[in-house]
Amino acid sequence: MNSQDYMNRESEYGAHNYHPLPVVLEKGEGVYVWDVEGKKYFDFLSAYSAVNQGHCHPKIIAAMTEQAQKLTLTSRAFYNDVLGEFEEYVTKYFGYDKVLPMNTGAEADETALKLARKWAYEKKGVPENEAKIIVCENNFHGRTITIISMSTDPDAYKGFGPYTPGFITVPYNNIDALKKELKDPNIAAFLVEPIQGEAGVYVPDDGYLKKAYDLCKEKNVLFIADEVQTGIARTGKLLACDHENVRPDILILGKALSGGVMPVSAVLADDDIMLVIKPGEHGSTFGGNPVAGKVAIAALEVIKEEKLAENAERLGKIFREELRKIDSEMVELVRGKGLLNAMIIKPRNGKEAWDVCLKLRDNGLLAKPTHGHIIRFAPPLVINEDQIREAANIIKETILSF
Ligand code: IF1
Repeated sequence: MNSQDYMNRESEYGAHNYHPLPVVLEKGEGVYVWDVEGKKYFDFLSAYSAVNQGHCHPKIIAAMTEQAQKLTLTSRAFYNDVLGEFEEYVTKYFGYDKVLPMNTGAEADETALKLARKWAYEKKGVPENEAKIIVCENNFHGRTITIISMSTDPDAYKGFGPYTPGFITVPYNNIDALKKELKDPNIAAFLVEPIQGEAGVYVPDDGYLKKAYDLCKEKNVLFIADEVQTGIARTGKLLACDHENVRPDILILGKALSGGVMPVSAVLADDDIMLVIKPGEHGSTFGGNPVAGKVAIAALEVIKEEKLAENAERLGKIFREELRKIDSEMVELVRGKGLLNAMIIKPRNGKEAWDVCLKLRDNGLLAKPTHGHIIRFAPPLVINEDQIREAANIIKETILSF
């Protein structure tokens, strides 16, 4: 079978809920992936920042395979010897009292929404069923019906109504708009991505997160950071909130929490928030399973042992500097933080971001546009300086070839 055969088979038997770049991958190692024809590529998407530690990191794979031969799943009906170890490790790692383990980012976001609402009723005194949560325009927090009920992107919500009530949207990076909505006494929380990934790596002004956090504290409103994509060293700090020394009341993690080997997500908070959920009020079959626990511990150890946040900070600066040197009117803007970056493409002779990504693929680098004209560049954080310079050169040569 060749690549086309694989693509045809997926089209025949798989839902058409994606439009992937036409490349069929079969092997990943570190910053590289190989397609079924044996061609090698730089992976500059990292599965949307889930593979921060590099593809198939030996330490994470070893943790997974060792536990998988012992005990994979007990459900939470019983205790097991791994969950507590993971809970202690991850709460101390991020500095919170408690963790509620889930699987996907969306489940973690949903968990955070439930915690915020229940906390509002039990601790803030908001009347039952009156809690409201403020979110930002152009947010992305997942694909469930409640989460798309918060979305301002018709592609995410159209045709899936009726929608969950109780959400207010404000423009991102706009303190005045947030301040105005916070006057409402029934606001439970403000849910925000420290950098908006899907919106096109939209980095807010310095100080935005801190000002938003302070306003929330003034009004006894929970500040919830969705660090599913920006967390785990991606932006040059362990958490994107760390750039402003903001400690979210509720922290949402996913993706690279497992190094991309399996779905692991988590919600962290202190006791006064986390303990509003009582036994039997929330859960998940696979949430906190022993394999996930061992994988997450290994994935987080790698981040520290290999100094991946520092690496992302240093190489991100070099990467943006190199991309900004590209002398082409197709390059409208380069923006980002750490190794979460994006290039805004100005269409030229009918060629746009998608065409650039096809050419990048031919030249050995995989990336994908988001919202038509923005190309996100997010390599695994284990990339080294030679590789980042080689990749920047591939991008430069590709752009200049149009
Ligand atoms: C897709 C991008 C989209 C996320 C943030 C929660 C979740 C995500 C900040 C949900 C997931 C993924 C989903 C995937 C593509 C990718 C993505 F932003 F990363 F590019 F879609 F917007 N919070 N983002 O970014 O986590 O349930 O997926 O584990 O749906 O196409 P999940």
